[in-house]
Amino acid sequence: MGWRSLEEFIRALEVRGELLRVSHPVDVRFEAGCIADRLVKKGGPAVVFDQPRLEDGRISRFPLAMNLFGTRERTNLALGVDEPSDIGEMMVGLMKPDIGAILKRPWTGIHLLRQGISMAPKRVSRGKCQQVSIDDPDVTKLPIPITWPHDGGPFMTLPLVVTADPETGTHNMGMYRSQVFGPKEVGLHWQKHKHGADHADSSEGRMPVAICLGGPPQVIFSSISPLPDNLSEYEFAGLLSGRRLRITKCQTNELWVPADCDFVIEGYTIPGETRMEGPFGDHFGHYSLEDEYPVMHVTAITHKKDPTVPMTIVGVPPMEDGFLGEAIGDALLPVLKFQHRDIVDAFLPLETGFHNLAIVSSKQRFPRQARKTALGLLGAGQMMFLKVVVVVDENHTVKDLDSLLDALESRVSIPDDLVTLKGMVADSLAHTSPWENIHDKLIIDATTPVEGDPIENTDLGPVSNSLAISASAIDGVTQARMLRPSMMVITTEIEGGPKPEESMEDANEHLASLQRERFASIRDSIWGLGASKGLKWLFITDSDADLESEDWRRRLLWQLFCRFDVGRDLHFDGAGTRVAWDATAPIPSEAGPLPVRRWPAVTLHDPDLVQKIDSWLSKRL
Ligand SMILES: Cc1cc2nc3c(=O)[nH]c(=O)nc-3n(C[C@H](O)[C@H](O)[C@H](O)COP(=O)(O)O)c2cc1C
Ligand SMILES: [Mn+2]
Repeated sequence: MGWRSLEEFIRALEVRGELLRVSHPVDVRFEAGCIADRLVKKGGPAVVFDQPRLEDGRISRFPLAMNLFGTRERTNLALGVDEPSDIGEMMVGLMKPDIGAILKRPWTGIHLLRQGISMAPKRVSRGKCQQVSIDDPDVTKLPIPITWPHDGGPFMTLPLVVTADPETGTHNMGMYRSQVFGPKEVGLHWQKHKHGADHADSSEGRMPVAICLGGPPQVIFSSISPLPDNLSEYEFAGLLSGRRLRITKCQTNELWVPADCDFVIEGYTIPGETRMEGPFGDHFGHYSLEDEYPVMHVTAITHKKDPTVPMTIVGVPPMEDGFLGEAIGDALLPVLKFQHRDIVDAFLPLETGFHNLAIVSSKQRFPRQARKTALGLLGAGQMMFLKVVVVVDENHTVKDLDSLLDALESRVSIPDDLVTLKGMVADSLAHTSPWENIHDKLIIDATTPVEGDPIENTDLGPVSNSLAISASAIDGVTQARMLRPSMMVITTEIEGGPKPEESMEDANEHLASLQRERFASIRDSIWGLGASKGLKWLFITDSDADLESEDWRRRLLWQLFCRFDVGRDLHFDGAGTRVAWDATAPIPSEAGPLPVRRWPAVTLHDPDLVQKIDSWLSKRL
């Protein structure tokens, strides 16, 4: 059976020695988030700040917990499973009851029935989340971190945002970060494609909203899971816990919220009312661009007796949300496979922020089946956000980066196997996309052609080992490294390009075109080297990736996918047999070939703060 409350989970972490309790005051402004970030990067424990210090210097009455799910093991513990795939297997079990077998041996169906029953939420009259009701509610009194230096303010980063379909009343609970604008005003960052936005778009009058904080970990997990249609987050939370989710009615509106949450912030939105939200250091390791989002007006705040406020920090991976995301991937894969029979396995690496890359192994009974698999996947729920899908052979280990490089090396013919899809749906967070919510997608077919397929993998001839050395000598190249005989990555520092620590807001056509010329000249110099005739893949990125550093692979994966746009940044040589992949940060430009919107800074802490925290942590851990 699952956790009944957040408190119970935190206590279990403490018993296991996986909790750091900090009893001295810690600033919610930068300090708490930086500690959580350093902890997750070290694979360290969860942390509870008993005395979070608010921006005005007062100590909050409520403790702040961070990094609760910051390792794979803790995420599994939160979910109460050995492997997240157990969850998906259970869901598939419910989706395909073998009626014939159940009729023969009725008792085998009993556990299905029990699981089915556990899915319906249960209404209770007074939830624990309403034990205390705050007079004159003021959100600024909660310990809500400001995680990054350029953030537009404090953000609730693990909020469970509850809305109801104005017509059917069906409830939705999604995690959409919520910016604190003032004591009674909160920004709701539900992106266009999400259920909360759907409810708001179809609502004519004031729409009730509740933001829940804390609660049993299964409820938190449910709110971020991209569930199959017709399965609600409340039902899924029940399924995860093995018991019906208790829900209770809000005090100032008609919504029903999980009764065992730590806090409920109640309120409403007014149709058409928006306010500039952000910037916010986001999942992709960059600040997400400011934009207009709805405002929630707060009408009540209630909480349980001894509540804790859980929050997270997102930014350059690996971060806590990466572990949650990986668990979601593993948990929902069985369901995806059940719905898409030609998918064998799939993996979305956390380093690429999930939505920028999927590696998918596919059945291949007939020519080009793998491409059909990729297209099907791109139409499945939030998979619509994917930017690059690499399809690989059935026996390929999707989680192994070396196997991926092997497949790109030996099973891709550049002229035949790169399929681009123009003008598709993009994640609102995709800062690289030329237009908001729209980008091109890339399917790379790295499978072995089946019999009857006319594609032959052309061998372009051997690449000399000395290529990296000659490439390093080219003007503008900082480092060069061969990843495979036909695959090289170089780093460069192009003059005038965006610096990691600063965003570039305005288009500068002159500098942008100079930058494009500099890039082209480096690329062409490399392609001009005699030894590079067989160089199928040339990856070019900024020199803030150090190709000699210990974790260069993770860093490279992040840069190659989070600074690259399919439509703008793939360049083919004259013969079409070699490709250059531009993952350098571009200068904003409207003229294009394709536009570059504002280019956001990378999420970076103040180096002095990092040093201070590292030295303190080295004594505590
Ligand atoms: C820490 C964290 C923060 C998130 N913030 C947002 C956000 O601000 N806006 C958004 O649209 N989705 C955000 N998401 C993703 C959604 O929670 C996720 O897509 C969820 O499935 C949406 O639910 P829905 O399909 O019911 O809309 C976040 C996820 C996590 C783990
Ligand atoms: Mn939903």
